[in-house]
Amino acid sequence: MRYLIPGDYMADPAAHVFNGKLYIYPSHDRESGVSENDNGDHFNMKDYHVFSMDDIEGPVTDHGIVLDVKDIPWAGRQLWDSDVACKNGKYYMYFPLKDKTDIFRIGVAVSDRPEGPFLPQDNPIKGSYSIDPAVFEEGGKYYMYFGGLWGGQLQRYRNNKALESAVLPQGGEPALCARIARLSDDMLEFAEEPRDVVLLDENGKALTAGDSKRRFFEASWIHKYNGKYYFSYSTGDTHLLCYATGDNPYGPFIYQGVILTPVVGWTTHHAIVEFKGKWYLFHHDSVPSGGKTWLRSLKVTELVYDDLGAIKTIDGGGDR
Ligand code: FUB
Repeated sequence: MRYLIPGDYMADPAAHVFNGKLYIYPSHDRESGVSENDNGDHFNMKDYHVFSMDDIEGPVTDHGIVLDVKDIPWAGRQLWDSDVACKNGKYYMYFPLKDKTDIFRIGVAVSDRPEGPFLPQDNPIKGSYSIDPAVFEEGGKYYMYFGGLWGGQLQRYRNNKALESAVLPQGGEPALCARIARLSDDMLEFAEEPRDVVLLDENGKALTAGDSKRRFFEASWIHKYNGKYYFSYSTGDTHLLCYATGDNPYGPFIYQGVILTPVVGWTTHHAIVEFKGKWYLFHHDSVPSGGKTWLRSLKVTELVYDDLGAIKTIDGGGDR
């Protein structure tokens, strides 16, 4: 495993290959002095950098600040995990940010280049909520996965409508799901109502809220390997990166196993990407900051499948 950007704190990597280069779109952690709580107020990030690499072993280029919260017209606070998609030579950055009423929405910013800078739209995506957008393209269609519990506010919604107050299902009740929505042709809005990304156990039963080592918490990612769709995510308070496989982008997905055991730090987050014939896991931990969970550092390691397409579990190095 290699730390990618030793000089600064970066987390929540999205990674994509554009024009033969590997681009990393992380959150930019900083010491803001906000104390730690279950709402994640201590993740008080205010800008994004973009990084690129010609080779996985080679130097990492920092393209500088590409979007700043002060330039986003609808901004309240907290720029969390972003992702970038390319369509017809334009690059679309999707980012979660609390609006002026402290509700997370998902915004879009546009650039002509993968390394930015990105120009934000005046308003967030209509009907968007919660955090952690991840965009997947297939056959010219683009799908956004999103959602996150606790500070990510997903428990405040059912059927895409805000509840009067948050309700977290308990015990044997079905767990809350990540959401998926196809994007409009101009990439700036949802083209449909978001749907649940249903995760099933080996018997075809939906994972329950009490199944905290397997149920979805946050940090959606999706990739395709040997014709199968791999939906991967964090289990949050049990600190695992897990995956489930399905036959199409909407799922349902059947739980398969753990990709990464707990790291040092509370959050775990990742991207999986193929680059020059090998597969890689980008993720973060809090080792360099001495365990401060809001000051995370980016890492990369090779990801290996067995002959049946199962991902070999990687040791995150945490002691939970
Ligand atoms: O970085 C803030 C939040 O922490 C992300 O949005 C989550 O996925 C978790 O990594």
